[in-house]
Amino acid sequence: MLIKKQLLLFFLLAISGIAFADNGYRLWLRYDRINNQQVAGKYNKQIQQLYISGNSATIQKAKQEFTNAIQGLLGKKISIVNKLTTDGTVIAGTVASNKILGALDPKELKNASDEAFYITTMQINNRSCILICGNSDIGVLYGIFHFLRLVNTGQDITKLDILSSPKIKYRLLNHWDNLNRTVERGYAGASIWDWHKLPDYIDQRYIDYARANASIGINGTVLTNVNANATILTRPYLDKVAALANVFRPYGIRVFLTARFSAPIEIGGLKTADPLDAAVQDWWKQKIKEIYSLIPDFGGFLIKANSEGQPGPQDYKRNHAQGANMFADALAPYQGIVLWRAFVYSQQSNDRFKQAYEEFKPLDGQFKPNVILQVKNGPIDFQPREPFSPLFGAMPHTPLAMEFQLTQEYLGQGTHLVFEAPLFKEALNADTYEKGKGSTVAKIVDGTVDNFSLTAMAGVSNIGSDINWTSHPFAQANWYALGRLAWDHNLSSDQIAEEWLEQTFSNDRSFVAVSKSIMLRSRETLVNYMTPLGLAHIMYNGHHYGPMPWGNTLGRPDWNPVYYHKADSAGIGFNRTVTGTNALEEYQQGASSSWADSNKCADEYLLWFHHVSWNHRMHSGKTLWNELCFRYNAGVDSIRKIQQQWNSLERFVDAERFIQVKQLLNIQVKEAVWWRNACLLYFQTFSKMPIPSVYEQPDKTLEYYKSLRFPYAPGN
Ligand code: GCV
Repeated sequence: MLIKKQLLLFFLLAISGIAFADNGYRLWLRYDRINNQQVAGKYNKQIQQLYISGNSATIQKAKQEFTNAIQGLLGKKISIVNKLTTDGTVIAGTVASNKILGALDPKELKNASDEAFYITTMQINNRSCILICGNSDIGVLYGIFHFLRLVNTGQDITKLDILSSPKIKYRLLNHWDNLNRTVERGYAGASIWDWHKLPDYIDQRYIDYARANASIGINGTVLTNVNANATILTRPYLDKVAALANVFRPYGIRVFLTARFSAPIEIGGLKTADPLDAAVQDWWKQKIKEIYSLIPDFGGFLIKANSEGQPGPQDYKRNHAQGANMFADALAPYQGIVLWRAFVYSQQSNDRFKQAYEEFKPLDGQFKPNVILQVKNGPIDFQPREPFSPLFGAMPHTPLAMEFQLTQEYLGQGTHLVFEAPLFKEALNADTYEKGKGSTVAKIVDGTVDNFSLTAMAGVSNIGSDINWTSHPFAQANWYALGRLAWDHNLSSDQIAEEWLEQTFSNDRSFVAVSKSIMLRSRETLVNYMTPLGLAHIMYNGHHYGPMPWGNTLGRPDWNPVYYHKADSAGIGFNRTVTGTNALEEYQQGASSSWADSNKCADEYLLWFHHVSWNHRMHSGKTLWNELCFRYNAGVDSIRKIQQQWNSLERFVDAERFIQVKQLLNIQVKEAVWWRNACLLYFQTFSKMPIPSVYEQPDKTLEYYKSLRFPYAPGN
């Protein structure tokens, strides 16, 4: 009897499409069978055979992906044909490769980028067809992935007319992966690059990594940490890099490396790395020649110089432009580019916020055309909320790349569910006023404001060797969001969340509604329980795990949390107005005016720009102290609500991932309470005001929270 019941349960679960276990390895490319018979029935008629032209490795991959996907989604083996014989033919290729597509020759596609694609439906010889036309083979692959996304998310494919072209040219992941396989700020296991076994051993993961990236339009990967190791530039390692490049090439992904500025000394035997020294210049020229002889489509270098102890041109009294241009000259003959990072904060400034602007603004216009300055979204360092970096509105003669951080160094690391698309969108939608109203960060980055064709967006990778790639199942969504936004920054967080959920978990409307709402609220929830009202950088020193607003023991003032919040008996916050460090001056007036007056400044940014009294009247009518208590508690309430909501979704999710997320949310709730209690107790020592009795009171003392130590927190 019991066995019968179990069989029945198995059968019911099987037909309802809920798998017993899903380890998350397949990411958003699961291609599980479509359960909805009506939808599957329609697709079965509309997708009967694939007529794909071209023989390149990329076209082979497109074919393979399509057949695998349709096999999974519809449970049928799709036939590959070379002429149009029936309804439901999907015709794919470039205009040049196929007569039918050649006759179509859509004008808009012609004017779009090499990577663009066009998808349309039409009757040809009385047959209904779906046409996927790329400007290049990689455009065809992108078109195939887009079409599969439509099917995977249950869209109507009867009448399609989609022209899609990436808004950004270089859409990159930046791995902070070390050669010993540790990952700086990595929370998902070891580096996926198994340098020891390369070049002879090609892990299946490399292929699946490339597929996943291509499916969201990522076309470049920086394999190594910006805190660079010159060994990667030695021949044995370049052979390993070349092996990876060979795997990625068919998927349209180029490899980039980080270049250690002092490599000519460390591996070249020179006495100097001075960028104006002829021998140094020649060394880099030879090295770059060697790289291109092994990797003809090598993308170029990402360079962190004179920042956090990394060597750079300033060591030789040269400036960033002189340093970057040396690499640019050597890369130019091969169409390689230099991504030069603007993340600098030496001790000269009276405000770390101002440092990047102070060093780079005077160099605007001095970089060679193949240099792009890579700027973090905010002026400090990937905080839960930052105003946009003032550099975005200040460098009209220099192309600027956007650097986001997917790995959650300051956002709860490996255990917190935080969907970052709203953070990315907030930065991209901010108005720099560089050329008047509407000069959004997105339009600076995509080159439209200053007319640049060299454009880039990068995400610091959150990928590791964990079976599901990103440790937290929902962290996959941040990788996904980066790719989708780099392709089209006009996509909404809502759309990205929805399509990711549908592909990664389930199409069920009730599931999607609740889980999407969880995702869309998650970032604000975290801001509230960690750093509300414009607080920043109050995480633990070094590993940045957990709260440490009291931190004041490190040698440099700007390494200490107290530097950032400046709480005292008079109030809290960093005065960056004219009466303070005047960092606001680095913005165009249109952008800074909304922040300049503490009575008008949006609550979200208040403490970024003002030191205000504990009794300061907030927009809500509450005093600052009461608002702070309210926000910290709102954050905790919200994550508890999210926890409950997730628990209500059990029937829609496979057991493995359901339990993973459930356990992680339990940790997140605990940590949110920890953040709230530790911060309020600490700030209370200055405000001297009670936490209003309507709120849960801390159950531990400040001394207890101060005594916590995490010497082995990951990613450090
Ligand atoms: C790779 C922050 C991180 C560092 C990181 C640095 C950077 O300071 O804590 O780990 O170094 O940013 O972006 O270069």
